[in-house]
Amino acid sequence: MKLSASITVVVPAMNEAENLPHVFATLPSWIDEVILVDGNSTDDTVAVARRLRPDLHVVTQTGRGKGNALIAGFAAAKGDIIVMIDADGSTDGREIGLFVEALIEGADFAKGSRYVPGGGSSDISVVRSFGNRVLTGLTNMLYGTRYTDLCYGYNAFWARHLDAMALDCDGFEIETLMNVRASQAGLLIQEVPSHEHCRIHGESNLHAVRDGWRVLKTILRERNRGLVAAPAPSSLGSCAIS
Ligand SMILES: Nc1nc2c(ncn2[C@@H]2O[C@H](COP(=O)(O)OP(=O)(O)O)[C@@H](O)[C@H]2O)c(=O)[nH]1
Ligand SMILES: [Mg+2]
Repeated sequence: MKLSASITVVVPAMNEAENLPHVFATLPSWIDEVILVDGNSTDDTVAVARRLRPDLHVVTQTGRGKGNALIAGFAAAKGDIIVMIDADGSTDGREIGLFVEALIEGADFAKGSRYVPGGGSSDISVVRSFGNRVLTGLTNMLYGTRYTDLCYGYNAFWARHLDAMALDCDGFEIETLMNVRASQAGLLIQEVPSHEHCRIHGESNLHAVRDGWRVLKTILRERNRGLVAAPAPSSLGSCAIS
């Protein structure tokens, strides 16, 4: 794929040494930069990652949580386009082309969804799926969006929109914050179908109740942030790319 825009992939990783060989093997050859944000891993995450990709840029996060990690990775990114994927094997790098295509064709923010035709999940539990559905519905109600999948970690956006999102959170509420702020900033949001695979090794760091509560607080708090809630005619609920 020949692109006029440069692409940075940001990968938050905490103790994912066993999964990284699989994840990095799925990354397209036309990626310009890969940033791994290490969450003070106690396994070989950084050594394995460097061995797999000698050109890797490793960022060590200063705080705690996936949100803190991603924000540090975004700040270090040099690409025009930033793609965020997980390090546990659940997000497939071979889908990056779909996200980039949506951005090149005009979207500001390409948001992965497991709930549009072509998407799906082998990883999400019934409880998490239910919680996500409720939180997605609440977000759509409060912000006038038409999202189908609020809490999903596979997204891509033009780096120039980072200032508009002004991200400032620590935990798994990061995707919610991005989705709400992207909409509030009037960005053109395009959902992209994505299939979430099972984490290969290890266990999820997410706790449904604790992190669901953080997401809920984020959704409610953002309403009082002082931004004018722009209607979001551009927030498409279905995918234009197949
Ligand atoms: N750097 C960093 N990465 C994290 C942290 N928490 C989670 N991650 C990474 O974020 C991704 C998603 O986390 P995971 O535990 O699989 O949550 P789930 O996919 O929501 O079940 C994985 O690549 C994790 O290694 C953290 O505190 N710091
Ligand atoms: Mg996971």
